[in-house]
Amino acid sequence: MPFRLLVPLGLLCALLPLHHGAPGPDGTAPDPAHYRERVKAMFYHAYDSYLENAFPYDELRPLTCDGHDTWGSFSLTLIDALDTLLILGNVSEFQRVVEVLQDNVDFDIDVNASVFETNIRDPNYMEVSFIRLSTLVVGGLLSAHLLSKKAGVEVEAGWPCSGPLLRMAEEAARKLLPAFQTPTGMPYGTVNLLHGVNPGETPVTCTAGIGTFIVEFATLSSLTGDPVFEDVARVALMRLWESRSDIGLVGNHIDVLTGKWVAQDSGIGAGVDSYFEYLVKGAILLQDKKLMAMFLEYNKAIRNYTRFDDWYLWVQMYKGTVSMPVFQSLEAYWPGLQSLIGDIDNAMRTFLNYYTVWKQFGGLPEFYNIPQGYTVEKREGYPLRPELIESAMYLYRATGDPTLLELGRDAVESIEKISKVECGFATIKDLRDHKLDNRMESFFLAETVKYLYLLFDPANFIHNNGSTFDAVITPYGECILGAGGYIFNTEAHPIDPAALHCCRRLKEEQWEVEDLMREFYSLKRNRSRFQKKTISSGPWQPPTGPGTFSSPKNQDQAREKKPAKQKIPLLSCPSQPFTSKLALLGQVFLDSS
Ligand code: DMJ
Repeated sequence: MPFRLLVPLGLLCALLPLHHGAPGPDGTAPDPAHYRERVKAMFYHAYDSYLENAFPYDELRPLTCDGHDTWGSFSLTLIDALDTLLILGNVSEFQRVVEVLQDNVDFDIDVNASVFETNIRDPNYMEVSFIRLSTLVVGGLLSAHLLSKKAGVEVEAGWPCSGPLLRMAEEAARKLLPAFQTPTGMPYGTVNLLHGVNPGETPVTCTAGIGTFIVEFATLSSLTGDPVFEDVARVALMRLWESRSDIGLVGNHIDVLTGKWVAQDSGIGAGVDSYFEYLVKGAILLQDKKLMAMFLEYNKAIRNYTRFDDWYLWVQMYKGTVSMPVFQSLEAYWPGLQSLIGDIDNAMRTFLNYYTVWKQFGGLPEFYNIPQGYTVEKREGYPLRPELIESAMYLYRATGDPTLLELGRDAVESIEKISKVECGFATIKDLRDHKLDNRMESFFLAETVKYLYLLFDPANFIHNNGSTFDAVITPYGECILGAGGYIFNTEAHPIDPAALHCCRRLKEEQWEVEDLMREFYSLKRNRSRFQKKTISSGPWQPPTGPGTFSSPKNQDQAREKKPAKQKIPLLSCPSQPFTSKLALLGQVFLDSS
């Protein structure tokens, strides 16, 4: 039955207090210049407070004006906010922060990325899986590395195929590799940065925790020349693809040791979301038709089984029967993703559905029961997530429809009104009474503010359509960078696809030269060995010096080593009672909840 008949949404909206954003100065469309300044002011209100009250902790606690570590201590908010600084035009602060990070961030710490105890215990926060170390820290560092020249940072010879931030990103990513050593190739959801996978670690990982690596890992492989990152990400993607049901859907959580689905609810939101996002973005970034074909197949099944009146519900992955008629705030990325594949009409219709929810509450509640037209118990909060604004940004680029600016205006007005406090912006604990929580998640500065600014700033360098570019002379040749087409990772860190091409090409050319030389020297060596009947001492080293490829030594080792399989014993796994209706990012909603 169409939800239009079930939900008198219009009536509901009339009865409930609607939030109306302030009109633009002319009374009609919001004025982009005005809102750009407002968004900038929001950013600095929160950023300055983080530096003053919370740094070097991971996150700001806006109600108590202090900081707390949510991960270990990576000064997470600083890494996450770095490229927003450049998008806002603040090159000097970008340069300063790059230095701070180089001097202060250490990944050799005994911390489980990212079983953040408080997150797990507190039902208002979902468990953050270790994909966020990849998308946030690795993605943030990669993006900052690629943008550093534009930000006036003095880059080393060899950039963008080498550089300190790239090395940091690589170091962090290597810490994640042990998690992929499973019989299926699908990673565990948690890894200890010092010791690898903990014995007794649960083998149950959410779908997004398996399928959200290709953007960062393929970028790393292309820039460093070490294929191991892209390889593990691709294997994990393939295993998920092979695990889809007969009707073409994936579930929410899977056992990475057995490949069995343990939470079989299928939808586009929490626990699954960025898997679909990365199929599309990976396809575009790598010009990979196979990834796009996978997404398009999923897209068909998602439309067939989960879409009702341009809403997306949760269904049982094998039968297609509706299990939860709920819209989650995290799902609001979907219209943006649809716009990336050119499906603007569907994207707009779904966006408008979601926008009605925003108008109803002045924010998006974590869960919204579609037939009832209201929030779901214990899921009434709005932690200042970016997803709906992200979709508005993409759709505005595609359509220029002023409705999208109106959402931007409503977001600025609403966030300032209900979430702004003296020391930053606080998570809305409950959209019904605007109670606040003492947390400002790092994605507020990394994503929410960034997408808002980009929505109102059509001339931003990020929106470059190829009309300008930077020609970069590297020791290995010329590269054209910054021509646009940036791919945002799931934490809104932009990646310049041209850099991947640049380094891949250069490295491939270099490898060919090295291979030829290797062959030449080994022929020579064999000949002399044959002639002199002596045994050569030590392995051949490629020559270094001007005119040759002076890559970091792991470059060459990586090609020689070719992912030396680490021997990690198969871990015993506690069985988890999944008598659940739905498991989201590790948090299980029981039938009774
Ligand atoms: C972000 O951390 C990432 O975008 C993630 O993939 C899901 N959404 C959160 C913010 O809401």
